Amino acid sequence: MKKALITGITGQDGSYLAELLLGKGYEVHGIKRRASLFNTERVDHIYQDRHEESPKFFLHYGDLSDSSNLTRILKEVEPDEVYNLGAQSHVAVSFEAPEYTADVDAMGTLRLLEAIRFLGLEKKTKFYQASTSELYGEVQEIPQKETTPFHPRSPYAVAKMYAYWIAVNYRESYGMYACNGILFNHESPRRGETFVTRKITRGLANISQGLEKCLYLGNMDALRDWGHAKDYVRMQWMMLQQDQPEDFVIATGKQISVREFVTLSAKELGITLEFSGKGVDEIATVTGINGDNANALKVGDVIVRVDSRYFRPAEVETLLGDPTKAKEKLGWTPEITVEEMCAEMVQSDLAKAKQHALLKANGYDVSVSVE
Ligand code: NDP
Ligand code: GDR
Repeated sequence: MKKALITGITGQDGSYLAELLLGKGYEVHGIKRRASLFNTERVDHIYQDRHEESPKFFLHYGDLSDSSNLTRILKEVEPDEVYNLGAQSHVAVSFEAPEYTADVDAMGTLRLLEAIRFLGLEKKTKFYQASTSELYGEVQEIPQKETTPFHPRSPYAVAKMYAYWIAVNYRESYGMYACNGILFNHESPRRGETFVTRKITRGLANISQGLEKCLYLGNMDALRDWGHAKDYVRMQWMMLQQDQPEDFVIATGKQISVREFVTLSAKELGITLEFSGKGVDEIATVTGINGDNANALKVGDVIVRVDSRYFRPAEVETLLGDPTKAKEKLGWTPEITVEEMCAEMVQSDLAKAKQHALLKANGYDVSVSVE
């Protein structure tokens, strides 16, 4: 039985990857951070009590900022595969906490690789590094592929660039099976609530049920190549099943804007929107309501506005990936379209919003967190 260790198991990708690997018969170990509240919501459904017979799923307390902790866990588990998904993964937050982001995203990767080497596991343990399309930043070529030069535009991207190269360096220096998945944005109903897609699907669902009044966004013109996390974790596993370690771009090859994602999400709720104004003055007004999912709204309501608080000091305006290498070498193709993904996210957030609204209507004191 193969053993895998996943950092970032409590995150979006970690949870889908853990499901995938358990389904393939792996023993799965994950590192979770200590938090003042439970932070395992995304993996609670696959949690196995250690007292059950032959458990296959284990969580260890740890942190990418703590090398002694990483070394101890690696020694205990001796994994066949390590998936380094743990990170301070929010680009905008990285401008607020650049040093912490560098410590976890860049140095954390080094700590893991060095611990593998220190323990003499470098010939046994395969290593996957969660690299990112943010490396391309100020894009030098359209679409972006494995050979496109990098130009990172945030402390997050700069930290991830270190992580990318240190993984390559350990491959070249010590013959480690280490590889980078250069993943373009991927989303799901499990996406963190402050990334733009989830912020939109959750915000509009809440507005449709009268739980919020207006959604405030930043750059509506940003273009992204959005795929589904389920498709992308499949590729993370595939990358570690080759004879030779290589780096791959994972993307859909299609892009839409933030504004178009708003339109798609609204449509799934039966709401038609008209956008007017420019820059910070842009608004979206309801021009039509179909079905009974948006009873709290009426034609003429302004439900999206721009707030410059969400602009970034340096923006990545456009990203579009070319996944040809992954298709040709690994036979990987994404199965879920952005429209299907958006519909799934909206329906999931709508179900939650309806529950909230029902509780509220029955006198329960429920509040909705917003950023
Ligand atoms: P999430 O933000 O959902 O998850 C990040 C995970 O990292 C969480 O489990 C989080 O723990 C954990 N984490 C954060 N800080 C630390 C730390 N100091 N030590 C240990 N663990 C830590 O990210 P995604 O699942 O979306 O992304 C997975 C990886 O892929 C990340 O590295 C991200 O940068 C990268 N990536 C993501 C893309 C995307 O579009 N989703 C695209 C390209 C790359 P907690 O739950 O406690 O916060
Ligand atoms: P990104 O994702 O920065 O691409 O990083 P995010 O969803 O945060 O932003 C995408 C684009 O939308 C614009 N935007 C807003 N973004 C947020 N979060 N909130 C807003 O209100 C808003 N309004 C407009 C942003 O400016 C940006 O252009 C994600 C993360 O998962 C990274 O970890 C990963 O490496 C990259 O994707 C690929």
